[in-house]
Amino acid sequence: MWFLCNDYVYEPVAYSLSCVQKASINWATSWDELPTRTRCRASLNWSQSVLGKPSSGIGKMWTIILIASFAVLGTSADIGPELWRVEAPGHHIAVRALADEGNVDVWGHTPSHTKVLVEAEAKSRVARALDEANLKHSVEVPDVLALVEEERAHMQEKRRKRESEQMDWTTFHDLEDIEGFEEWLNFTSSQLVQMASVARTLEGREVRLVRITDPSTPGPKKKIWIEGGIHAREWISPAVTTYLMHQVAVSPEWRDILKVTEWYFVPVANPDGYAYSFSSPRARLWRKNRSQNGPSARCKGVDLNRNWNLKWGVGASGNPCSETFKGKEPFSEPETVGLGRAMHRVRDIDVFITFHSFGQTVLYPWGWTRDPPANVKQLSRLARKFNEGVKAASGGRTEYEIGGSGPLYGLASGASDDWAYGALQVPFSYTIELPDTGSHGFLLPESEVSRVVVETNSGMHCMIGFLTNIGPCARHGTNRSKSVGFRGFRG
Ligand code: 0X9
Ligand code: ZN
Repeated sequence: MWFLCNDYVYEPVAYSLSCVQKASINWATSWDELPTRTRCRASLNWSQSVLGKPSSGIGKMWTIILIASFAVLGTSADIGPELWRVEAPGHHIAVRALADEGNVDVWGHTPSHTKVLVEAEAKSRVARALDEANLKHSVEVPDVLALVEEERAHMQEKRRKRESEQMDWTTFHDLEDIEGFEEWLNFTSSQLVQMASVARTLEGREVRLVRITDPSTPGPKKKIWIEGGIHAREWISPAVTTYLMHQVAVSPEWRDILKVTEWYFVPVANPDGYAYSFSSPRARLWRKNRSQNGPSARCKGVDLNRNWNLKWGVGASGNPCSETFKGKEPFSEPETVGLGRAMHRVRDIDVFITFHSFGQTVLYPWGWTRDPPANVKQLSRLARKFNEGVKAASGGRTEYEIGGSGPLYGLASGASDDWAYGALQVPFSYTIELPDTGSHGFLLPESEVSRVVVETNSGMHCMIGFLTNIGPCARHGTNRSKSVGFRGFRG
């Protein structure tokens, strides 16, 4: 019997580095030939960078603008989006048409109803279309922007109280924090951790890959690829990915498994979208990347999880204004090209997991058809191990539903899980839709972050322990996550 404990004491560390040596990325046929990023950065005057941080200023400015505009216009409910409940499944032709036209953003659905976000200016149009289709609908959350504002206020409060350059899992972190943390981990665990940049986005950001392996133990090893943050607004996904990455690198609980595994983490697969979702309350629910599809600002972006080249186009939209716009061709986006190429080069990946939210489901292929994949039994068995680990850590309170993407979520092609499974022949490929089951949806309260990361880590431990025959799934501790300092590493 062993326990997954998270009660290690991490001393916040501050480093001051004096050189910058950014290797240009030159793709090679194996990881060993990849130029890894050696990161040396001049030390920062952190208090200055916090005080002068543009986003906090912008945050304040936004609050003022919002308060001022509410005073003039009434509540944010008058000008902001509403969450509606429509009494029809997500694949109903009228719901699908509204989503494809970009009139609604589907948040989730069950066999009986669909929850959709409706922008203020689309309300009457959507109501008319639903009435014409004889579909009952009601307003579930009248003021979604108020929830966003609440979250923002909470984050700002946390930020004020937090030690400078500190990573924790009790709040959501912006891209700069995440990148600073990656660099700190790379620096402090340099024996195990390497970094590379696999793509440069339209806005000039890197899509980063963090590899963790123990070079002192011989191969062959199971290769595990973890993708986070492909959908911008699903903030719990990078939180889970960074937590898992940290645990794999430093926790004694993972040590035996690490001897026989090789990990590839992409904490933020969509950095432009993620950064944008932190930029204003209005942008909080952004899903896609920030591709410029045409003149309209509202119709920017490609859904990176519809852009991979496997049965591209099925159950995805050709309309740039839709939340599920598939792009003008498969692999039209630098993020998907870079990630796909890196996965190709790493070769023989055994497990691919992409973390999303929300739904509390473990989905296996296919998304483009409802037919089951060839090794459905094995896929389902390994998914049950994940669930076992989650249940153990949560004392049975959290459970995941397991099934095929197509049957559970409706047909959607061009997703990374299908591509990994179908094009790369990764035998165990999953989308894990993290909590919750819909009460907060994408706006998961920060108070839940710690619980979710610990439970997910336990699920992963159980799953990979089973795959590698290392550890039985046992009772896991339910301790809260701890924070780490990464002074000097934030850009
Ligand atoms: O629709 C998606 O991309 C994922 N759901 S989400 O609400 N996070 O957007 C599910 C993807 C499941 N996989 C496939 N359809 N292949
Ligand atoms: Zn998603």
